Amino acid sequence: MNRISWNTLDAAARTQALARPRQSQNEELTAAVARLLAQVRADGDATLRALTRRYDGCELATLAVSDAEFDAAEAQVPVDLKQAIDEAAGRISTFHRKTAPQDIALETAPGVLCERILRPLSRVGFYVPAGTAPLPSTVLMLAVPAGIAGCDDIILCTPPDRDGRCDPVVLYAARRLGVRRVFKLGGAQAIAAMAYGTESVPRCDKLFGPGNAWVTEAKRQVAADPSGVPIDMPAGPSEVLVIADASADPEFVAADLLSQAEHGSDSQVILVSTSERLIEAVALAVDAQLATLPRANLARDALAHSRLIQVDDLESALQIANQYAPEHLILNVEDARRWLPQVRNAGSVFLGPWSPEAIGDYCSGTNHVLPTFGHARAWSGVSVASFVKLITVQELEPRGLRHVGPCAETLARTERLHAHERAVTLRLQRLAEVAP
Ligand code: HSO
Ligand code: ZN
Repeated sequence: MNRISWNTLDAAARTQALARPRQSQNEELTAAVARLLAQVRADGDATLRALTRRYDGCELATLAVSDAEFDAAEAQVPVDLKQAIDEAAGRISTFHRKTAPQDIALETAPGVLCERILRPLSRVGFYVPAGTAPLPSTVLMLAVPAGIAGCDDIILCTPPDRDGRCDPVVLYAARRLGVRRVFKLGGAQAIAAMAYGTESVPRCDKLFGPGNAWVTEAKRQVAADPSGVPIDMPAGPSEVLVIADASADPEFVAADLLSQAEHGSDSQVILVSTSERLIEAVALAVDAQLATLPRANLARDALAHSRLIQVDDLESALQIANQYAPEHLILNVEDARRWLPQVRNAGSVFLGPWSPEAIGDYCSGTNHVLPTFGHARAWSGVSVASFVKLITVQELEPRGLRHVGPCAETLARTERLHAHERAVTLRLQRLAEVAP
């Protein structure tokens, strides 16, 4: 890991120190994904089958997972894992219910009723990766808030293995949470299918979920296409920034850094600390723990571009965090809550020594689909709000129109929008005739 002493850097070097590795604007990938999207739009299922043959190495009779396959998956999942899924779903549900946006109605003037009503998205599409690390927890993080929002039409795509089977835990979690339409599709073709629709896969109104470079690029392209569909948020590699002081246990800090690093070789891992001794101890602990990880190679690649930054005080550490805008921010410092008011940009915050990111990833109740790549400056993680439209309503009584009409007339005259003015004036005149 690269050691940096913040004090010695000038402004340019500081910006450089917090720069994320450029997401290679790989023109080949962009073009290949564009071709693939066009192919799926033109030839639907036939293209999906051909691409699945090529990329997943299996021949599919039907793209949809059958009831018998759901049953077989369920039989394979051990009881303790089923219980853990239920337990996690329970807390995720509690938190997401409580934080869901609500219908609101209020009078802004006597006789002027304004409302906000919620309507669920009609059909949503989820992508759940498989490959080296299938993520059944992502099924929970998407299906629970969607269910609370009232989305009852959910499509889920997840890649099949060479035998044409999907990860059994992903299938179990999906059906447990009411997702019955699962398709054996991976990569950019899954995104194409859900964005444009094919004979088997229905077109969705919004797409959610993490994925590899192909999936991310496909989501970007369908979101940019006027006839495509919106997506949950722009994506980049997963990341954590840990702020730790001398009170932190280096073993804990190392484990937190590694739990992000093991996600993939492009993961971002940053430690900012006021204590040189802690930084040294963490570096040693990372090496020791790394040796025992099954995914050590991925983690080692991630650590190669990660940073250990020494600062003079915690104020500077928080400034760095706000500038970097991490997906996950861990404050492993004494009296961590004291620093929360200074947090401006972060996807999710973990306060104190007993709050590892891994708990938020699985089962504290918060969502783990969070803005990466600095998007935490303007975006938020997935929540019930991601699955609803907020529709506003207004209803005026005659006394309400009398009250607020003149305000609109004045503004309409200023904008020289005479039809606007007339729409109000006509009614005020009518009211004056009825009840002068
Ligand atoms: N840390 C990941 C989420 C995850 N971790 C899923 C384990 N499983 C991105 O926020
Ligand atoms: Zn994780």
